[in-house]
Amino acid sequence: ETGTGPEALRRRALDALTTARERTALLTSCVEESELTAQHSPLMSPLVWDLAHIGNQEEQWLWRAVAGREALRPEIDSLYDAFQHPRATRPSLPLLAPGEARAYAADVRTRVLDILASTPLEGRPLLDAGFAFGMIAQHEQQHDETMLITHQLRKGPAALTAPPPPVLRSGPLPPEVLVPGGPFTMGTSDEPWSLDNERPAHQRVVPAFHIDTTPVTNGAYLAFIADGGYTDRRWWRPEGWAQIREHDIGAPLFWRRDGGQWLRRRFGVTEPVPEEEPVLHVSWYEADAYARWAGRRLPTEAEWEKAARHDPVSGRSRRYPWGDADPGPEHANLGQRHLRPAAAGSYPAGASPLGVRQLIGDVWEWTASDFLPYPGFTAFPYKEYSEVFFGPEHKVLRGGSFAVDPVACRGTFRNWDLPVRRQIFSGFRTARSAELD
Ligand code: AVJ
Ligand code: FE
Repeated sequence: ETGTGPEALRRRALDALTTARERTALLTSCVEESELTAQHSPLMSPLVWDLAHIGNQEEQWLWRAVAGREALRPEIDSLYDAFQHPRATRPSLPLLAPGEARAYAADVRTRVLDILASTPLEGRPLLDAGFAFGMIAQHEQQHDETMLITHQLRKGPAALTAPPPPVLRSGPLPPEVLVPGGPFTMGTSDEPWSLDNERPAHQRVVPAFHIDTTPVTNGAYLAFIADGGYTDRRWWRPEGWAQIREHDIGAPLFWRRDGGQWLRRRFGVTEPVPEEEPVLHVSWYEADAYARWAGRRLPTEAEWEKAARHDPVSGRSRRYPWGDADPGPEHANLGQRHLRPAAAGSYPAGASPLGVRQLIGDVWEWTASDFLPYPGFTAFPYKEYSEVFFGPEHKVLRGGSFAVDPVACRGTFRNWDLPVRRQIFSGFRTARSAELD
């Protein structure tokens, strides 16, 4: 939707909140109630925790902080504080039962829609352009992605289905694209719903580099496996080598070898590994080792963003690889419309001006970079969103996956995780510096 007037902003906020809640409802209604309270993996919360946490964050930010109202259920705040209870311990907390959690989230939402209708969307930083409403819609969508990861880890037959991504391909593609050296604008100071870690806009000088036209495919990754990539210490960071040896890892998560064939489990369905698809469920260490084996490296976060946003004609950084328009189904595989990435080379309409494909959607892309603040960063509206995670222990992922809603995806959007993580919807592409030519 277009327009920046108060009614257009209200409509956009309402639409973002409604879209998020429909997805939350789907993810929490497609399994038996007993599965909502079960621990599907010690890596994840029970689904019912995410459900009530979504409502609790909405209550804290929109009912209390924006509207200045009293806490509805102060006694439950600590249960749903992510910093007080590690995920593995959440199943044993006295959580709201599924019906109570649903009713709580719905009650908060009813109140919040009244606030949205009656509050001016300006005059306070939290309200400007409807920021707090956009932040809460993004928060719910992020937990919806988390719940989708829980669904992927869950055992048993499929609970979710979706059509495969469309075949949108054109001609053969060059394997890599040269991005010329020079400065570009990284981050944003004017994207209304951008989160604190994306801010502020600043200049970065990025020397010329080559970057893969598409994410690395399963087929290419199979060659790394077949070449003994997991048993050759040369390719691995010491911590990555320790992880694969300790846990006997020899392939991406959810892969299994059956005779001569590699199979993988996707949302309750086992299938042969599709060679054309971007590789998924690899750790940063696996991505880093593959790149070294290939004689390449992971792109830095600045390289990734320059490839995604820099328009070499105007010199301007744009919102997305294809320009400033919000993502449509022709641009990128986003929003859980499909339950898998599209074949590498898909989405020609989403290509960057230099021809880099699938930077947005399909798979989160590991970058070489640590999660660090931009120069001039200020935590807003709370330190626990980004600031407490800055440092060398978290690596940055970019671009979003098929499980990310457009509201939580931009050329500037930054995700981060530990380098050992593999249950997330993570893939990668590789790069090389141009001065080595
Ligand atoms: C930005 C995806 C790393 O899920 O831990 C959700 C998002 N922050 N609730 C996460 C988030 C608070 C966050 N990530
Ligand atoms: Fe959260």
